[in-house]
Amino acid sequence: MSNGGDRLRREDLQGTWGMEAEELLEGTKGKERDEARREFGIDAAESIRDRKISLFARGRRSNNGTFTGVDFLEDMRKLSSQDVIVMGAPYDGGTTFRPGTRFGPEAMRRISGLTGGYNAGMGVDLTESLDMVDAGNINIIPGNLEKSFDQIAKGVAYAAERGIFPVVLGGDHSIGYPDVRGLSPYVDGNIGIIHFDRHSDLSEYALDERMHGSPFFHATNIPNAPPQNLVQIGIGGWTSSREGMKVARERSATVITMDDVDRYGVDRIIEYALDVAWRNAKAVWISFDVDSVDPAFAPGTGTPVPGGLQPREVMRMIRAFSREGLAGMEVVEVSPPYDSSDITALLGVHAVLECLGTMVKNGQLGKRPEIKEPPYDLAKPEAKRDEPRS
Ligand SMILES: [Mn+2]
Repeated sequence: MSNGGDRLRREDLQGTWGMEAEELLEGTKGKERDEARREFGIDAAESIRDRKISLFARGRRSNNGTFTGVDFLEDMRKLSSQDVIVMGAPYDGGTTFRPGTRFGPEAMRRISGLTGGYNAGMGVDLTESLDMVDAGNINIIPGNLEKSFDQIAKGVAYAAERGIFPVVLGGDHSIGYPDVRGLSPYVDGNIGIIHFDRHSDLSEYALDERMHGSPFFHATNIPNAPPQNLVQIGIGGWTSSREGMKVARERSATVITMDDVDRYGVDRIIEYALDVAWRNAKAVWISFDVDSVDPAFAPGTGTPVPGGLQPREVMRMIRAFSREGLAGMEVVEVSPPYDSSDITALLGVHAVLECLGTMVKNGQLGKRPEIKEPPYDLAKPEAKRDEPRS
């Protein structure tokens, strides 16, 4: 545990631990991938000294179009032993006002080329630790919510049935319902839902249909996804739904407003949310609506609300929730037409990577070498209450 008050020592730094951890990470898979890409991309021009560079760009940063440049799973029948499957659900027919989230998966995949699999602070290399594939997009049916829901639910079920961690890139928040529906038959017990949002999304209908303000009304009608295990973080502001608050009250859901986060602090909120989501539950699903984050950081979304979470707060919460293990995750409401410099799409990508990296780090997913404990871990709620180092 790092020393909160006294003079810092080099060994108190996460950076020092990260340097040591890096040496223990494997490099085999990354090398294999580089070699395959060099082979397919053929030899570079003679003047190029680094012979690892191929002539034609392959893989990451080459516009191969997949999430972080992982392999595209051409044949879906070959989904069997992978750790993670990324799938797009480009549906925005559930949007009641400003659309555009149908381009969310594409935008997140494109900007994900900026990122690598390695995180210095986390001491994780996803390239080495995770067998992750990108399934491309689920075919949604424009103009038909219910058929699109059936497609999305079947896609998530296909992954869950095989025990593969699904990451669903939305799409508007209406997909939250079919995502949980697809997962539910494969969880032997109750599912808790941790829902980041400025909006409560608990109305039965909006404009007579199950739109993007309705997913958790319907999800919590699923027998093993009870509303008592639904915890909503970031609710409030001037697009609030009276209907949603009424449903939350009637069903005993948990509503954590932005002011609650301000008042009680991220660490206590983490502890409380975990307690609610996991109470008599066997699995937890994270639904990350990018509009939970302040529009200063996440402008690319249909229904922004000033005064939201900061990215660092969200990342710390996602890490803390992922430490305990998750059944899957969705990122919704990234609307590229309203985005600026791809920052909202990039935030969505990072939310996924924080989740996957933490699960790897804590042995919930994939494989990683044994590495000594870091000097502190902010994903542990107690981390900020530092005891002097012994
Ligand atoms: Mn929202």
